Amino acid sequence: MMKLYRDREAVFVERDGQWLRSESFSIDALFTGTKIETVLEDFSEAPPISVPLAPIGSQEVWAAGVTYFRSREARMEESEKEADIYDRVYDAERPELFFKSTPHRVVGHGERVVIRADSEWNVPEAELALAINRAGRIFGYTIGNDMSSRSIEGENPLYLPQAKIYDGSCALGPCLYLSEDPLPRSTKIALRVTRAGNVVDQGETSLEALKRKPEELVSYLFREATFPAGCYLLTGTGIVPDAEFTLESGDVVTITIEPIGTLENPVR
Ligand code: DO4
Ligand code: MG
Repeated sequence: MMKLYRDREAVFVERDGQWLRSESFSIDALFTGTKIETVLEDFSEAPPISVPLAPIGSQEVWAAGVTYFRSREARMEESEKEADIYDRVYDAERPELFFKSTPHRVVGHGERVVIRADSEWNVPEAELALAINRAGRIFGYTIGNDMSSRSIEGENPLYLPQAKIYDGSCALGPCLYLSEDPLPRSTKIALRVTRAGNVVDQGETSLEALKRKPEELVSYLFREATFPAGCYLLTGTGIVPDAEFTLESGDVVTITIEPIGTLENPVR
């Protein structure tokens, strides 16, 4: 089991409780096909990382939508006029895939995720993120928060990019969990939102409720599109807060997916 972290100076590897560090290795190398085992001899022993940044280099971040029944329900609820498009995409052969973020809009563990100033209904979306190399192979996983404006998306589905893509709208981390094996379908995804120390929303789902196979999402993403530096793909949310809930500045969003870890972000 290996977890990869990054800070401003170096890449860190946590392997069976032991920490290693390299200033010359880059996350991009993994996404372009380098196997971590072949470069570990260039790493030296180190203390654990203290402030990890998002485990991203030059990757685009994409996302899948309406891949859980709960997301289909929520989308139909928020978009009264166009409710049937969500129903149709849930059942369609082709999944909904959308562009989510460039690296500079991504924040890491502990950094602030953002609510748009022009949006009144906002939620976090707790999602498993696939790390995909340039050849289209899934080689690892991280935790994603697909911050979303439900009011903007609900007003008109053509506003999706504005509901989804803005500075601080995507959190990834705390690490890149390296695994050639798929995560078990029993893997749980848990979301908690706290306000002034009190839990104001929480939910849980598991990969059992994910309607589409990760490989199926990746194969659609790589149709007619190349990713020279690989990419991340968020696999959709299965946890949607009740309609009365909206995030507020000062809230803290905590997402846990074991064995990856916990991604926690204050909201601004
Ligand atoms: O259709 C809009 C996006 C839905 C989404 O982000 C999700 O299901 O996770
Ligand atoms: Mg989402």
